[in-house]
Amino acid sequence: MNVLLVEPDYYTRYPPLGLMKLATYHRSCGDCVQLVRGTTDNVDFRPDIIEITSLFTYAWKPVHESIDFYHKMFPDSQIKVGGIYASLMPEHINSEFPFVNVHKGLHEDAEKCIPSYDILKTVTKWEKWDASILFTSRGCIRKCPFCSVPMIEGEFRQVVKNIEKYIHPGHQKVILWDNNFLASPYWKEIVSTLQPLGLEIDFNQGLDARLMDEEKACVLSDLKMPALRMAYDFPDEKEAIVKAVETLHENGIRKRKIIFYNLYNFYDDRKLAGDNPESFFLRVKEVLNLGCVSYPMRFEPMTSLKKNKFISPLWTAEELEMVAKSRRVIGYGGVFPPYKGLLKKINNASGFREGFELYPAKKQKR
Ligand code: B12
Ligand code: SF4
Repeated sequence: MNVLLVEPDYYTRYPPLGLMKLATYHRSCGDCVQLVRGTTDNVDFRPDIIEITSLFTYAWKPVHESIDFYHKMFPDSQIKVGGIYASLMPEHINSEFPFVNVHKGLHEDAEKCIPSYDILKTVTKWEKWDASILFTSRGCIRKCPFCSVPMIEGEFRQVVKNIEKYIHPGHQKVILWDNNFLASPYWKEIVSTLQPLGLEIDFNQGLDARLMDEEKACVLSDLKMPALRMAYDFPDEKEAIVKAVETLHENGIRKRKIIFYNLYNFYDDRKLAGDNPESFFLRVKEVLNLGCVSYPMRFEPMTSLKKNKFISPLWTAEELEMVAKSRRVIGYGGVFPPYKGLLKKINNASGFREGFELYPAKKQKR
């Protein structure tokens, strides 16, 4: 069979991992595959199946454009759509395209396949890609109310233990997309495999501060990691956050290297509660005073069809705009580092408004 793999033309910094794994799976069945990005008539064969992936729900339009384009081009081919948006909003696809076969969740046969990096060579955006991406585990032990991982992937489970073969020869960097890497009983085995390779390691989805301890901090400190990300989303996590930072610091990880995602604009409809500007300001202040970097993370609903449209009842559009602007103006690269000037401003402020109001065109002291 001929299988056309389509990555819709949405913004992304990473190549389509799901399609790379599907390519390996199809090849193992004797099928021919080709990867394309967006809509193009540069297709080498008449496909029997067209497999389209999807990412953020708010990036649904390019997915629909791809379905429409390839259906018109190859009306007899079967079309399947999978990935995040397809899993979270299957009816949104089928209401416009009833003929589409929507795949929800993981593809169990493809999941364990080693991604076919070679298929990226035919796509200009990805031809120079040089990092290995993998999920060693799926699902999560937690159920944070703002997160769709438990819904898409379910219970925590290990999918890959022996990771060596998933690291492509020649790649200098390994990106782990595990949702909660430290929850894995194999965390130590995996880190011990990675360490002697000397490659740059990115725990891209952050590490769970509540699971950090002396042994983990010590083992992690041997890795080549330009940054270590964790999350500080709710005030009751404070004790675990402080402890995690101190433990990492005692094991030689610089505090400036630690980045905390700080969720804001979250509102839980079931509990009728959420964060507000003042509670967000306090978390940012605490992170900076710990000597770490704060990365404000605006809450996006699970079925959001337009990015940055949702406004929590506990926030105003103006307050959200203040955060966005201050990230650009008083922050650095979208984050708040613990620079002296910024720390002083935040510590002297009476609250959110004063903390995030903009300086009159003055340079930050670093
Ligand atoms: C990596 C990642 C990121 C990366 C970017 C990813 C990228 N590709 O560009 C970074 C770190 C930048 C990021 C940022 C954000 N992220 Co994010 N991220 C993820 C993560 C971990 C993986 C997403 C991914 O690329 N998957 C690639 C997929 C599709 O491959 P795969 O899963 O291996 O594919 C399998 C199946 O999906 C299926 N499949 C896939 N395609 C197809 C096609 C067919 C035909 C078939 C049959 C099967 C199939 O089979 C594959 C094998 O099993 C998910 C969580 C998760 N565990 O999935 C969150 C997730 C996508 N992120 C999420 C969110 C909310 C965000 C942010 C908006 C957070 C914020 N508030 O700032 C930002 C937005 C950034 C932006 N640019 O706008 C949400 C999305 C919810 C939604 N409504 O869309 C998720 C689901 C996590 C969550 N907490 O709920 N993210
Ligand atoms: S720990 Fe992370 S992946 Fe797990 S439920 Fe919470 S936000 Fe989602």
